[in-house]
Amino acid sequence: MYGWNGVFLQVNLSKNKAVAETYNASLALNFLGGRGFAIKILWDKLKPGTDPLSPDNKLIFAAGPLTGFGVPNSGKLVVAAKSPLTGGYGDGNIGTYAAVQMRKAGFDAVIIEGKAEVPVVLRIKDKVAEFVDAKDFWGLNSFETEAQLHNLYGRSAGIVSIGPAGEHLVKFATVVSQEGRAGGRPGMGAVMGSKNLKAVVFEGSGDLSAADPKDMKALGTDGYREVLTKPNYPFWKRQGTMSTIEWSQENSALPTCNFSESVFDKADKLGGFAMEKIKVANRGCPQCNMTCGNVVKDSEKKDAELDYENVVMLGSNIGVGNLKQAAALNRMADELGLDTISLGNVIGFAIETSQRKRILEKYHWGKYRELKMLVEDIAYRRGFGDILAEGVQAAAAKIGHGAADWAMHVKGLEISAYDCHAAPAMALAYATSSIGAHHKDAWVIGWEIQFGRSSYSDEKVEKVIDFQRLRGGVFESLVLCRFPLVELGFELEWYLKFLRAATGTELSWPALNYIADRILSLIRAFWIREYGKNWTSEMDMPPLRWFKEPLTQGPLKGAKLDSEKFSAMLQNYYKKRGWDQRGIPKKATLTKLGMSTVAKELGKYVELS
Ligand code: PTT
Ligand code: SF4
Repeated sequence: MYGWNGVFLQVNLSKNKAVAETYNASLALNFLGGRGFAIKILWDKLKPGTDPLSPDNKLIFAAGPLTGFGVPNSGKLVVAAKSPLTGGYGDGNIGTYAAVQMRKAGFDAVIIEGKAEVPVVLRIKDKVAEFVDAKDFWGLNSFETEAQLHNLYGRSAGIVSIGPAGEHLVKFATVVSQEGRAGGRPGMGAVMGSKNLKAVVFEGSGDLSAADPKDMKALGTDGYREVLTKPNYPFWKRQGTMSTIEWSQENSALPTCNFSESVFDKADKLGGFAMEKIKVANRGCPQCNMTCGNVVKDSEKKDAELDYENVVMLGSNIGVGNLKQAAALNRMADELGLDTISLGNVIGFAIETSQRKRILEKYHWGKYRELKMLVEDIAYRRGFGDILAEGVQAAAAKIGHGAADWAMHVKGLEISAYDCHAAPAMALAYATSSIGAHHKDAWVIGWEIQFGRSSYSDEKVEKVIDFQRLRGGVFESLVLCRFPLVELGFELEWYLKFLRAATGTELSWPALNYIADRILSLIRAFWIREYGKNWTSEMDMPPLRWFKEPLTQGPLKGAKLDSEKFSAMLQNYYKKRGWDQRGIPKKATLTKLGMSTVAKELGKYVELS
């Protein structure tokens, strides 16, 4: 095989054992890599009903066929497992040298099961795996861990680690790398912690083999050059994703005070232009010349890396209108290994619950010192932090007294930073995303705002599906950053050329879309198998707040979603996907996607149409 290494590393931490396993070309051609590999492995090998925090869960690091080649934005890695936060499929996408080093060490994926008796660091150096005692690392934050491991193994080692949140099994703990890349929103860091695995170090010295190495090299050079010519490139380097704050404010989509409003009176203090005034550097993922991580000095005088989601969720959504303070909370999240989006949600929820006097604890919008302590309490599961560490859905269930009405999530995963009181298509994207309420599969709100917000049209459903195919299916499985395409208009044709040169295979967009549908339907089958008879289409409904409580401020005052129209839109979505009225893939759909064996297996858990 060209492009793909054709080898997975299977690691059992209970047995201190690591075995390389080859896989065949049909797996690569049917599932591509990254998310595609992860779901195929979980579907085939994870026993249904497995406790996500038990040794039996499988933590998967998976790359794609272009990872590690010198082509734009190919330095990312998917981290996946059954999620402890949602009970369904969970993954994240992290930019890290670990991706490049894993591929150069000869592996396309590393699959980790079992639980080490004492904390360990897994070191993978070319074909050899070593289990290193990590008692000196346990308790360190992710920055300290990575720095010490670099001292031991050198600057070029690729490292992913967890902080105290992962060790304490916080259900939205992430995996962290390079002081500011974080991935695995639905608790991938907790899965790592449950295995007593503090870090994975990758060191590779091999060469990746391309079908046409000369073409690969030339295409890479041309591709990077092309990125630099794009008109939006200079502004992107200045602000990265941060300019979205002004855009969301202008368009009434900026989550404010636990998604109760969609405009924030201090938005200009948090936005891209405010950030530029305190910016000290750009940072980014490997293999990328767009480096969009904005490094600023935070209110504690430390370096913190800012993106749109981070600043909104730990800014306007919790009433913090001071960018340096929002930055400091973000740095804490990175050090502790907490997902910023879920963190901003649970804090917003806690403040609102306190203000509504449903709990005795006192929390206030925008009170930095108080909220800083709460962040630590969550990471170390102290006091009320222990309840919030379970995620907003579980916290609301525990508190009762109607708290579920302001718990912002879908299927247990907290909502990303786009308010949907007036964005039905974006609400559908959250509702049907592969991992719960995350925006990566279908960031449709940009298009929706341009073409009309109020409708629940057929065109909107088609658009969500198109976005999900391209981003959630193809980009997550090739494991490529989508920003060159989305933000700069780097043309899709480039990717077909890269794939041809790397793998020797001619793939067309229709063929890739077909693979994407297979991957997304298998993910859906995984969720249904886990939930069995408890699965209902209610699980695909966005939070009640967007239907029940209209906006009271801003240009869209009075806006809210219409539940009847939304339900009809959801049914239309199911129909177009070939799923039944419950949102379960039909037998014929799975068969058409080459997965009749999946239909057979799924039929053991629910009746298929
Ligand atoms: C992603 C989610 C996002 S999406 C952001 S900001 W964004 C938050 N970042 C966090 C962070 O930082 N620290 C932290 N402790 N928690 C965080 N949680 C949030 O995680 C990220 C970029 C960004 S910045 C985005 S949109 C794009 N996302 C991509 C994607 O999902 N797929 C893909 N093929 N390409 C993408 N490119 C962009 O990557 P998750 P990163 Mg991230 C500090 O991890 O779980 O996928 O959730 O990985 O390397 O930091 O790059 O405005
Ligand atoms: Fe990473 Fe940003 Fe580059 Fe994408 S554009 S690869 S997120 S640095």
